[in-house]
Amino acid sequence: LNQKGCVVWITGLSGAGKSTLACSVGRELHTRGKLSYILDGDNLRHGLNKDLGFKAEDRVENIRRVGEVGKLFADAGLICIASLISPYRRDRDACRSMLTDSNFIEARLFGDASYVFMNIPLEVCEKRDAKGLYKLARAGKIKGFTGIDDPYEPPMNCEIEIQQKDGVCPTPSAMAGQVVSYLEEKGFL
Ligand code: GGZ
Repeated sequence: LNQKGCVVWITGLSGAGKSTLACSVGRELHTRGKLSYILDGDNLRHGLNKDLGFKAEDRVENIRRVGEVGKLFADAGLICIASLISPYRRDRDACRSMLTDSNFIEARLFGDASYVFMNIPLEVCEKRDAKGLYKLARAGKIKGFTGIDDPYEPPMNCEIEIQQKDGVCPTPSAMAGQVVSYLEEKGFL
């Protein structure tokens, strides 16, 4: 396997399109014959992280575990795509140093310095409300929902920022293109 591993960490609000982007990047990498693996917060909460809820300490542990697993995948030479709300800056930074401080220098998160920040406004995510969670959160039926009554701390200087242009969100393949170009530029593809 001639592939340098890394972790692409996608952060943003619920409904921003993190999982959609992750799938789109995964498909593009597959067509290029590159091994990748998606670690999706929502999916992992059914298995590896099923013991965790959404209290601050649980989110911290959720992100720590995914960071550790991402590191293993990257060490194995895969491009690992992690898509989690990961609302707290400190936890994202901890994941980054987990990788950069390791011996596996190739296995680097794109920092904070190095996140893909899905910068989609709360209003847009809330309007989509694909799972009706925002509605429940507004009604007080879900407590501690990110963006409503739990904080989201945006990255200070992420490598990749996905945002709306003239009020229009980019298509999944345009978003994936942004990530793939970055991977090419950094020698991962
Ligand atoms: C945020 C919540 C909550 C609360 C349930 N806050 O958009 P979704 O529905 O499909 O994905 C969200 C998912 C968030 O899991 P993560 O592991 O990415 O979160 S974190 O990184 O903060 O640990 C959302 C759903 O779970 N969900 N309750 N209170 N999102």
